[in-house]
Amino acid sequence: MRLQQILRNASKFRAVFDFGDREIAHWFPGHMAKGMKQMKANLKKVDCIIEIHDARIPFSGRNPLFQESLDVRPHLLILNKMDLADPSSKQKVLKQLEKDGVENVLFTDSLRQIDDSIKKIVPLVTELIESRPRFHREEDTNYCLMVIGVPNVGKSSLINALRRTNLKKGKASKVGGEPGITKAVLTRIQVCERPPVFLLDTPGVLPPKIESVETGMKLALCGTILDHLVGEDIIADYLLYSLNRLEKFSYVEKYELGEPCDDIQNVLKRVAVKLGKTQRVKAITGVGNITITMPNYTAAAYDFIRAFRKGELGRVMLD
Ligand SMILES: Nc1nc2c(ncn2[C@@H]2O[C@H](COP(=O)(O)OP(=O)(O)OP(=O)(O)O)[C@@H](O)[C@H]2O)c(=O)[nH]1
Ligand SMILES: [Mg+2]
Repeated sequence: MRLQQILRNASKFRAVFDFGDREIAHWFPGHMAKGMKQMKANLKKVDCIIEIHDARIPFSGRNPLFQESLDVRPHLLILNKMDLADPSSKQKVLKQLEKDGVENVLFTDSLRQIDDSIKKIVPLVTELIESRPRFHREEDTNYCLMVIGVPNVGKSSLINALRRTNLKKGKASKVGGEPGITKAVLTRIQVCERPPVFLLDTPGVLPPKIESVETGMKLALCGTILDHLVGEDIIADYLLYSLNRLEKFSYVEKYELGEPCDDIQNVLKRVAVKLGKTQRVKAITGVGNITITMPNYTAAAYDFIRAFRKGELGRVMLD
């Protein structure tokens, strides 16, 4: 697309997203407090914490409770789903995290058969653990790590990737496309033989309070909150707003829109037509009842969001 056209379009886009008077308290289910309690109870068996977050939102939505309650061990931050994140932002992210005091950071793609960053995890963790006293665990020759993070960021997938990489073994932890797949702190899963490294998988835990509606919306877009709690329609609209803001216009070609557009109804109409997501509805008119074909906006919104989560609308940095 020509630069001039992009600039012309840019002036048509919303500068800010209107969240209305959305109440986000009900987006966060109650069972998360239980997960946090289980994690704390298991802490004394743990030598190192691996916190996983989504690489598309390296600063938004990391649970501050993790720092407060679980910050007593060496800590490694893994920014996963790097295959969906904009690679050009990596250095900037690292610099900012360093300023915030986060030193040990790796970017991973847990679904890749072989990922060089995943190969680095065991050596890095071993080094971190050995560089400090292990207190009451001094006599234990096994290393035990706890994997924590908000829902659906790939905690279980990372555990499976570590097993694949270090043990050449198959899946041990259940993975799913929705938040809330892992329900409880599991038993120890071995991920490496030499040194013997074990991991505890944990259920995703969202912060009890989200700093802003926008943070909540980013978390929703990345699939960490159940879609229906937030509403597919508003997630789709926030997605469109974000793609335009970041000038990621591949949706235009994918849905044959002709040019970028900031009106979600228009976009969803095109998505529905393109994918054949239409529904027949009865309409009462002056001359009697007729059946008309309408775009199925909810199905289209769902498809638009799913395409984004599969990486089909481009790699983004939402923060
Ligand atoms: N594109 C991409 N998808 C990933 C990656 N890692 C995990 N996923 C997908 O993200 C979804 C969630 O993965 P899980 O491993 O179940 O995430 P989790 O953090 O254990 O989720 P909960 O147990 O629900 O908290 C699944 O659909 C995975 O296939 C990654 O690096 N890249
Ligand atoms: Mg899980």
